[in-house]
Parts: sequence; structure tokens; C-alpha cells
Amino acid sequence: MTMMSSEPEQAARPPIKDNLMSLQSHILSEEARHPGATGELSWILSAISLAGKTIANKVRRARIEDVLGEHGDLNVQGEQQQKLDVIANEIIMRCLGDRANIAVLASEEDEEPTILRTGSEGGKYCVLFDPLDGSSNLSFGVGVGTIFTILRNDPNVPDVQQTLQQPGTEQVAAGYILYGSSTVFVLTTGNGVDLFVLDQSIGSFVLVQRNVRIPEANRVYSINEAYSDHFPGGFKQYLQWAHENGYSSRYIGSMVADVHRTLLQGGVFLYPPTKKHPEGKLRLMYEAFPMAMIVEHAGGKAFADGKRLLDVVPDNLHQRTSVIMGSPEEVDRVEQHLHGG
Ligand code: AHM
Ligand code: MG
Repeated sequence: MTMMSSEPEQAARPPIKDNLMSLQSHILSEEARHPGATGELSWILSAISLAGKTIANKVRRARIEDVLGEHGDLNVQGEQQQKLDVIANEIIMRCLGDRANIAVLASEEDEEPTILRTGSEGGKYCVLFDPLDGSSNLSFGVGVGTIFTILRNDPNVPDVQQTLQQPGTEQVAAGYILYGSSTVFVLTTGNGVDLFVLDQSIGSFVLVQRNVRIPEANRVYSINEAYSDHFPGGFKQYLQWAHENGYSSRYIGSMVADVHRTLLQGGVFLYPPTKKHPEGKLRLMYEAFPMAMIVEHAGGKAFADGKRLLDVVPDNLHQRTSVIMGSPEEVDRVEQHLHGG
């Protein structure tokens, strides 16, 4: 006699596809893959996500709340601060300021970094950020963004500037939040690049693309070509070559938006040395390093002055740099025109 099971027979369940994954759960699941992880990085990333949502809200309501326009002060770079630069800076400081594992916060807008605690007091990480990149475009509804990078705090280095001036290769995580037609969070913790979009209705960044890969090549360049008379010869030659070879150009004038498009669509983003900015305009530590880390982890390349951008060792927190980043074939092509390499 055979025994019949009293349990109804279970139909095989189809695998669940397209799970809804929030940034928060994604970070936790990434962390679970690293047995030694302490969860501290997750605390910082969750604070950055909160700051991003808060800034996104401010940017969307800026015209209504009458916070567009100049603040009246010049920042450490000698540039006019927009009211929203100051507001975004304060939001990030407030969101990150009480995270127990942050040693130092450094903002593109502030001359000096803010020391929160020492290594012996539990400060394990330093966070550097450009609170609102491209802010001169704000009044016109153009996409702007927040860029950030996270570094380890070496408790044996007492000098704060020295602590922060690590080459780009030492970044633990980097990302940006683009406040565009949607609010997009792009993140790398050194294990690929993931893309999240803010679902306003639930107030969460949800994963929409895992392991973003930049196209190998695309005939698109992104540069402020109006300055080309003052570019070094190699850049002019590259542009001439591109004109003769069916290229298209796209330039928003907001690095986060221009690099984001380059990341997804391929091509190359360039900010060469100019007459006004002989070193290049973009900030090495607040803008170029984090974007270069993202582009490289998506399979792209980033160069400055003939070498890999991430290998540059900063000698000044607010140092500027030229930038060439994007699809590997396009960056190589620019480099060939510049250095014949
Ligand atoms: P910001 O940090 O003061 O906003 O300046 C950086 C911005 C970048 O977003 C953008 O790539 C660049 O400046 C545009 O410069 P330009 O107007 O010279 O083309
Ligand atoms: Mg900026």
C-alpha cells in the first residue's frame, strides 16, 4: 500500500523576474557578498540617497520657492555661487554630518574641509562632493547634478589635506545624482556600475540597470567647441578629423548630464585646457576622479595630460584638471591625436 501525502501537490513556481530592488536593498545585498563588511559604507550611501532626494525636491521647486539665481558670494573657486549651490551644500552637510563613521566632509563650495571626528574616534571614511554641478544652468531647467566620492580615512595621517589627497585609484565608492527629466542615481563601489531612478510615488531610488557598460565607441563628442581656438593642437586635430568622419556633437554644459549621456550612448566627453583655464576647468577631486571611476568601471577610459586620470596624485584639494573620458576607442583616438600613442 502506498501512502498518499495529505499535502496538495505544489505547482512549480516560475522564477520571479524583474524584482523591484531599492538602492537601500541593493547596497545591503552587495554588502552581504563581502563577509568582512561592517555596514558602515551603507550608512553613508543611505545618507547620500536622502540628500539626493531632498536636493531633487528643491531643484524641482526652485522657481516656485524663488531660490533661483545668485547667492551673492563667490565660492573658493572664485565663481558666483547660486542660491541652490548653498542650499544643496547645507542639505548634504546635514544628511551626512551625523553619520558616526565619517571623519571628514569636503565640498567643492567650501575652502576648508569639515573635520567631524578623528580615526581614533571612529572616523573611517571621508566624503568629498560637488553639491550642485552645472548650477549656472539652473535657471533654464537644464539637468544639474551632485557628484560624490568616498575615501578611506587613514588614522595614521594626522594632516587633513594629506588624508584627502589620495590618487583616484584609492576611491572606495563614487557616484552622481542627475536631476534631469528624471532623478537618476549612478553608483559604483568598485564592482560594476548600477543605475537607479527615483520613483517619486514611493520615494525610493529603484534599480533600473545593473552593471552598466559604456559602448566601445560612438561617433559623438561632447566639448565646448566655442573655445577651440585656444585648445592645444592635438584637440583641434581630433575635432577636424571628427568633422571629416561623420561625427555628431552634444554639449549641455553640465558635466553630470554630459557624462551620463556619454556613459549610456558612448562617445567622448572632453574639457581641454583653455586660455581661461590652462590647467583645465574641472575639479580633480570633486568632479574628475568620481566620474573617471564610474567610466572605468563601466568599461571606459579616462585620461588627463597623457596619463590615466585615476593615477594622478593631487597636490591641492581644489586642483583643476583637463578631462578626456568615455568609450575606450574614442578616448584612444583622442590620445592618438594628442600624443601619437
Ligand atoms: P560648476 O561646478 O561651477 O557648475 O562648473 C562645472 C561645469 C561642469 O558641469 C561643466 O562640464 C562645465 O562647468 C561647463 O563649462 P563651460 O561653460 O566652460 O563649458
Ligand atoms: Mg561642479
